[in-house]
Formats: sequence, C-alpha cells, structure tokens
Amino acid sequence: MQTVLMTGAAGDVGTRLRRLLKDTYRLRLSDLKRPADLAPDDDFVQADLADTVALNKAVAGVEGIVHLGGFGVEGPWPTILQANIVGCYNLFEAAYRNRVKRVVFASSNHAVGFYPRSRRIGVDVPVRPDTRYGMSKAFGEAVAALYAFKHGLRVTCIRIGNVTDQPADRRRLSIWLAPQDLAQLVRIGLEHPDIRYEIFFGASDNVRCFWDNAAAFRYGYRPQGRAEDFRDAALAAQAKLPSDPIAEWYQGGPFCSEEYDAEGEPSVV
Ligand code: 15L
Repeated sequence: MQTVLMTGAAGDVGTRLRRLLKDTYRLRLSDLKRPADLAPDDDFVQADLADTVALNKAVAGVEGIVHLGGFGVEGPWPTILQANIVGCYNLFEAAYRNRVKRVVFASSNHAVGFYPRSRRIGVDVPVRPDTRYGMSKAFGEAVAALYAFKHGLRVTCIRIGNVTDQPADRRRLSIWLAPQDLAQLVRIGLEHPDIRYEIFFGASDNVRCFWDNAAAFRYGYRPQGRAEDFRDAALAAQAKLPSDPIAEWYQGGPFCSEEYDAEGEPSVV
C-alpha cells in the first residue's frame, strides 16, 4: 500500500476523494485547516503551501501526492499568486527534494476555458485560460512537465470539469465528473506503470462532452457516471439562470464572462 499525501484535503473535492481512496492508500492529509470530519487515527499535517518548512514535513516519506490544494476559483492576483503559483512550485520542488515518485495534479477545465463549446478539443491544443485561476492551472501543468522531464517525476494532470453528485446545469452536462470517476483517474496517475507525463480531462461518460479524452482511455479509464441520466434536472436548473451569452458560448462558462470586455464577436475556433 502506497503512502499518499493529499493536499487540499479539507475542501469539497478532497473530502469526497479521501473517502473513496482511504482503503487503497495509506493517506496523509494536509490543508490550511483541519478537516471537520477528521477521525482520531487520520494522519493530518497542517501546512500552508507557501511555508516550505511545513510543506517538506507533509511531503517527507510519501511515495505519491494528490495535489488538490490552492485557491479553487477566480480570485485577486495576490491570492492566486501565493496559493496557486508559488504554492504549486513549492509543492513540486518539495516532491523532488523528498524523492516522491508520483504526483497527480488537480488542473482545471479553466486552463482551456476560452475554446467555444462548438469545438471538441484534445489535450494537444494550446492553453486558453479564462481567468487568473485558469492561468495558474496552466502554469501548474508547465511546472509538472518540467519536473517530469528534467527530474523523472511521474506526473498526471487532470483538467477537472465539475465534481458533484449530479450535473448542475447545461454546461455541467458536458463537463460533469462523478466522484468515483475522479478516483479512477487518480488511481491511474498513482499506479499505472507507463505514466511519465500526461494530461487527462476530468469528465465522466458524458455524451455532450467538450473534450476528446483519448489519452485517459488509452490508460484504461472507463468512466461510470453519465451526465445525461440527470438531463431533465440540469436543464430545469439552467432555465432559471439569467442569460449570459459569453458564458453560454465558451466552455469555461461564467469564468469567461467574469471581467469580460473584449470587443467584437466571440471566437468561433
Ligand atoms: C473549477 O475549476 C472549480 O474549482 C469548481 O468550483 C467549478 O466552478 C468548476 O471549475 C466548473 O467549471 O464548474
């Protein structure tokens, strides 16, 4: 059984994921604050990603890391800079210095949010972040590539769509990721013998998916969740939302329309 550090363990995705992985790995949990549901025998190390001393303590002795930590939505530049740029660099540097073998990095669909919904993209297109947050995820994928190819760390970046019990609106019918499917992708990253550096899209078996997830399928990913099973509820929720043409045009949704002031028609390619 591998010892695996999970950063961001107190967050919503971390809380779901650690419940799904606790029988597979010896988990060490880390976050800025203690998770509310921590059991007495849970291994928890409080660490701020900006604090390299605390971070090295959290990383020491683990074989793998699932890096969920950082700021999970758009935020002001100083916040993104500290939590997601400096914090992410510190995490990979600590992994390297502590001879960790594998890292699974929670990237985001917002690294490529400015592709139109009409286009199906693979992991081979250039990044098009829709926010400072999305830009920090693109940076994280670049840091991951540096440590993979220069230092031999095995890294999997998962561009997570939206992890919830069921898709919340029309866009989420395309990008929904069932928690069990996220766990499956993480396990591929932590265990598959052929992983060197990969980017996967974090989506379930969604017929409206914006993404070609061939890379994940090649590694045996077989998603079980189907967003379409929740179509009626998602479309009913969508009908109650105010109209937002930019959000509805681009894959990144409201992350694209936030602070948007470009002139002319949105991109068709
Ligand atoms: C994300 O990356 C966020 O972390 C999450 O809160 C959702 O907003 C999700 O994207 C989304 O695109 O729906």
